[in-house]
Order: sequence, then structure tokens, then C-alpha cells
Amino acid sequence: MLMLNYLNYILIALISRVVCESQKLEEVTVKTLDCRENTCTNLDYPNISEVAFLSAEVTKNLKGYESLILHSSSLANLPRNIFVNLPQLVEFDVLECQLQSIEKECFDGGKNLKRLNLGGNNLKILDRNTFKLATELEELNLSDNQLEDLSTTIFLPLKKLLKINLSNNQLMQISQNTFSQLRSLKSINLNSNQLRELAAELFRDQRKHLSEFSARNNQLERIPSNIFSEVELLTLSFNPQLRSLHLTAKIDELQATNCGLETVKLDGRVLGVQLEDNLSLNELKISQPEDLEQLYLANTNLSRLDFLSKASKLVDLDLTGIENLLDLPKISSARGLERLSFTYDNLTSDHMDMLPQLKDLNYLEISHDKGREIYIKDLDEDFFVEEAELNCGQLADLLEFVELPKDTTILEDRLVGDPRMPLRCGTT
Ligand SMILES: *[C@@H]1O[C@H](CO)[C@@H](O)[C@H](O)[C@H]1NC(C)=O
Ligand SMILES: *[C@@H]1O[C@H](CO)[C@@H](O)[C@H](O)[C@H]1NC(C)=O
Ligand SMILES: *[C@@H]1O[C@H](CO)[C@@H](O)[C@H](O)[C@H]1NC(C)=O
Ligand SMILES: *[C@@H]1O[C@H](CO)[C@@H](O)[C@H](O)[C@H]1NC(C)=O
Ligand SMILES: *[C@@H]1O[C@H](CO)[C@@H](O)[C@H](O)[C@H]1NC(C)=O
Ligand SMILES: CC(=O)N[C@H]1CO[C@H](CO)[C@@H](O)[C@@H]1O
Repeated sequence: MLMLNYLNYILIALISRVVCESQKLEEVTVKTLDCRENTCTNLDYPNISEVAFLSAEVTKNLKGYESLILHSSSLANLPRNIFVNLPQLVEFDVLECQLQSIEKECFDGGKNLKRLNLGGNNLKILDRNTFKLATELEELNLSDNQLEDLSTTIFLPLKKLLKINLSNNQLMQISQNTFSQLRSLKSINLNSNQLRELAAELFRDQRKHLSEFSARNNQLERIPSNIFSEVELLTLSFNPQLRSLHLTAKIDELQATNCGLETVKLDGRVLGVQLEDNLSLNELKISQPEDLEQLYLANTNLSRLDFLSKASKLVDLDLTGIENLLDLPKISSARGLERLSFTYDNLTSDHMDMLPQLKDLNYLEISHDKGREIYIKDLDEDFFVEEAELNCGQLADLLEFVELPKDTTILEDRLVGDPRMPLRCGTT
């Protein structure tokens, strides 16, 4: 008797589970669409049990557009029938619509859909078949949602995918097969998630042509040394648990600022390296310094930079705020050096003599306990005529990417002896 009851119970539980999974959404036909050109707003379907259905009649004015934008709406489910009515759509943006769920049928008919932007919604769980019918996608933006986990095979149908943006979600892990077989994928953004590690095989199928990978602001503790073989831009900044970094890849630009880095070893050819604001960084090995073009090491704990004597292609070097550095490293082989920044307080002047030999040096920034001095030369003749009153705005244009600190005194070599006061500029 007891046994029978138990069996009955199991049976009932199974039935109700099946019913629950195949539960149909209540279809609600949209009567009017509030659109300005191809941007439609005020769709109000917040009930998770209901899905909006767009009739051919209601979308007829959108037939001439290759992109459709829905925003400022409340859509618990992605509306049905969009691509059946509008098969010409190349881009579809659903922005800040509180979207929670997507049925795979929504992409039925999306034969031209290349760019899908679902940024800034409430997506938490995506069914593994979600993108099964969106096979032409090249760019997928899922940033600013609440995704906690991704099914291993969810992106598998997206064989043409070039770019994926998963930034600002709650991802704790990424399975090593997540990007499997996506051989066109070039750009992956995982910024601002909760990732602790990356599997060594994660980019197995992208090794040859991954151009951008970014996992800024996560909890990464280590990066497998051979995870990349070639990458243009690699961003790992703001991973405070990352103590050591050893990479064998060829990297055009590495950004790993504001981590807890203590040791960094780069065995492949690297062109630009940004490691500033790692206060504990005391060991840096770059095996091919002859290829280095940019090196930013401000606010680190390094004491020796001997490899810089071989860095003959160096263009930018920032050594500001390295208290352990007793002298400027020998950089006289860097004949093309254009920008140099360092802190003077702790340096002996033995190697200062090389500065005049650096003929291309046009930006020199020297910090000391009283402030900073910036020396600029080789300015554009057209711009810097004798009588010109240089103002801070023009200077900012000139320095492009350099952000002027507060109360910076600027001296220009042509103006030495000029009765005018040195210029004071800076961000406020
Ligand atoms: C949500 O939609 C379902 C199906 O149409 C309906 O039964 C239910 O009452 C709705 N809930 C609310 C809160 O409106
Ligand atoms: C992705 O979505 C986010 C959030 O809406 C937005 O800020 C970002 O610009 C989008 N990126 C692209 C390439 O559309
Ligand atoms: C990804 O989304 C973030 C956050 O919205 C945005 O800042 C970034 O530009 C996007 N990146 C790409 C490559 O789309
Ligand atoms: C910096 O290095 C010195 C040794 O050179 C060490 O004593 C000190 O603790 C280091 N500082 C940090 C913040 O790691
Ligand atoms: C280096 O600079 C720091 C901070 O400015 C100072 O406390 C320290 O005494 C200096 N060390 C030497 C050897 O001058
Ligand atoms: C572990 C460690 O020293 N982390 C530091 C890296 O640099 C940033 C910015 O300077 C500091 O905030 C961290 O404490």
C-alpha cells in the first residue's frame, strides 16, 4: 500500500514536470505599434505567461528598413513573428525592454539577421536552443543582463559569429566548449562578470584569428599560459586576484593594469604592454624586448629594467612612480623614443645624460615631490607660430591621449626665455 502510493507520487511528479516544460505562452496580438521610422517604443507586455504577436498589418510600415529598434518597452518575452513579417532585417535591437525570455521560434525567418543587440535587459537564463534559427548572426550583444550561466552548446549554431559581448552579467564560469566550432569569432568581451578562471582550451577553435579578448573587472586568479597563441588586444585589467601572469602568445597590446600582479613573464612577441598600478609588481620578464613599442609601468614595485637596453623600437615609456627604481634604465638604443615619463625623486642622474641623444623625444614628463613638469618639442610648425597664444584646449588636442594632471606646469622649449608665464593646465 505504501509502495503503491510512492509510485503514484513519482508518476504524478513526472507528468506535472512535462506539462510545465511544454507550457504554451498566451499569444496576444499587438493592435498598434508606436514607431518613429524604425524605432518602436511603448510595447507593454510584462506578463511572463504572455507573448506579443506582430501581425503583418501592424509591421507593414517597417518593410523598408534593414534595422528595427525596440526600446522603452516592457517585453517579458521577445515578440513572435517579427522576422516572418520583416525578413529583410539585418539588425535587431531590443534595448532596455526588461526582456526575460526568448523563444527560439522568434528568429524564424531571420535569414538576413546579422546583428542582434539585446543589451540592457533582464535575461537570466537562456534556453540552449535560443539561437538555433539565428544562424546568420555575426554580432551578438548580450551585455548588461543578469546571465549567470550559459549552456555549453548555446552558441553552437552561430557559425558565422564574429563578435560577442557578454559584459556586465553575473557569469561565474565559462565552459571550455562555449565557443567551440565558432571559427570566425574574432572578438569576445567578458568584462564585469564574476569569472574566477578561464579553461586552457577555451579558445581552441579561435587560436589563429582571435583579435580581441577582454575580461576586465572579474575575479580571475590565473590565466593558462598557452590559452592564446596570437591576439591583437588582450585586456585583463582590474582582476585583483591575479598575482602572476605568464603568456606565450604573440600580443599586439596587453592591458593588465590595477591587478594584484607580482610577476609578469611575456614569452611571445609583444608590442604594447600596460601594467601600471600594480603596486606589488616586482618582476617583469619580456623575452623579446627588441619588438616593444609601448611600455607603461607607472606605480609598480619594479627595481630593474635591464631588458630595456635592447628595446630599440620603443616609442612610449612610462616609469612614473616606481619608487624602487634607482636610476633611469639605459634606453639609449631606443632611438625613436617619443614619449618618456618618470619620477625624479629617487633617481640618480647617471643615465640622464642620454636624454639629449633621444632626438625624437617630443614629450617628456618629469614628476617630483613638488609636482610635474611636461616638456614638449617638435610641435607642428603651422600651429606653433611665434606669436601664438597657446591655450590649454589646443594643448589638450595636441597631446591627444595624455590626460593632463591637475596643476601641471607646461614649458615649451621654444618659449624658454619668453616673458610669458608657464602655462598651467589640467583636468579639473
Ligand atoms: C498573465 O497572463 C496569464 C495568461 O494570459 C493570465 O492567466 C494571468 O492572469 C496574467 N497575470 C497577470 C498578473 O495579469
Ligand atoms: C551592447 O549593449 C550595451 C548595453 O545596451 C551598449 O552599451 C553597447 O553599446 C552595445 N554594443 C554594441 C556594439 O551595440
Ligand atoms: C560591450 O558592452 C559594453 C557595455 O555595455 C560596452 O561598453 C562595449 O563597448 C561593448 N563592446 C563591444 C565590442 O560591443
Ligand atoms: C616592494 O618591494 C620591496 C623589495 O624590493 C618589498 O620590501 C616591498 O614589500 C614591496 N612592496 C609591495 C607593495 O609589494
Ligand atoms: C624614494 O622616494 C620615497 C617617496 O618619495 C621616499 O620615501 C624614499 O625615502 C626615497 N628613497 C630614496 C632612496 O631616496
Ligand atoms: C596586490 C596589490 O598590490 N594590488 C594593488 C595593484 O594596484 C592597485 C592600484 O594601484 C592597488 O589598488 C592594488 O592594491
